[in-house]
Amino acid sequence: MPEPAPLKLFSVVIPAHNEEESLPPTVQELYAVLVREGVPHEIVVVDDGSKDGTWAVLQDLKQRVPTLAPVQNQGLHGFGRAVICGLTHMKGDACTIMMADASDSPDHAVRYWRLLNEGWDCVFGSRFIKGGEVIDYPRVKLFVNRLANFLVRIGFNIALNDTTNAFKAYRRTVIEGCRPFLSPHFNLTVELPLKAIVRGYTWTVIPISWQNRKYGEAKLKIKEMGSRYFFICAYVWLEKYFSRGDYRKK
Ligand SMILES: Nc1nc2c(ncn2[C@@H]2O[C@H](COP(=O)(O)OP(=O)(O)O)[C@@H](O)[C@H]2O)c(=O)[nH]1
Ligand SMILES: [Mg+2]
Repeated sequence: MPEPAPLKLFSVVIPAHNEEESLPPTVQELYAVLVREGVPHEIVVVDDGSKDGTWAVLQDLKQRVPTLAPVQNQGLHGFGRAVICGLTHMKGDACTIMMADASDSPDHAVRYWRLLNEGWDCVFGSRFIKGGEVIDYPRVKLFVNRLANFLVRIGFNIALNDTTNAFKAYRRTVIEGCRPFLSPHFNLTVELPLKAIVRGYTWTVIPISWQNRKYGEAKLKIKEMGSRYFFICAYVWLEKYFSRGDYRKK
């Protein structure tokens, strides 16, 4: 690859719905690691219609974390809409999407940043390759996860076995090139990487870890989401095989 121009700012986008307990440790640890590693960054936490003290907690955190840029999603709510709101507000030329419940590791975000700077358009993580791990992953969810990722891998003929995890990193050019986004809910987690791959952006994979939340409750409901995941996979699959490359990276 030719030597790429260095990136200027890494936007970490975090959707948050009723996360008053998890946000302070998540944001403070992330900030400490990014500062320690010299990563120029902003932390865009999107409060998506929280009913608890999430917004007040973010205002308070701003005093201690100067790179924190909280926004409120004033429009319709949902995980995907909140992430899209964050991606629209971000100032960076690259971004990563992380969870508010500290399930993703800040050290891996740093590795994403370094690899983007080597010239990759996207950097994906996998919890299911050598060096990756999941801690305290609910069993039924794990089974459904492995099955869904297997089907995606076969259907799209790609060497990625953790498409469904949101924690991935992209150059801004990829985000702009994948619009418009159609997923209002957790299905955005597959729309982003699948579209990026189908549209011809370059990508690489590193092993990552994931741990279950300490506070609050997990909100991904597999039954509700199944048909939405299917919808978005079918849509991107049709684009891959029938759009004659009309939406590919220019
Ligand atoms: N904006 C938004 N974010 C959500 C919603 N539900 C969950 N999240 C966020 O999505 C992330 C992952 O949610 P979580 O409940 O831990 O899901 P799970 O661990 O995958 O079951 C966290 O940052 C949550 O705050 C929602 O309805 N709207
Ligand atoms: Mg979680």
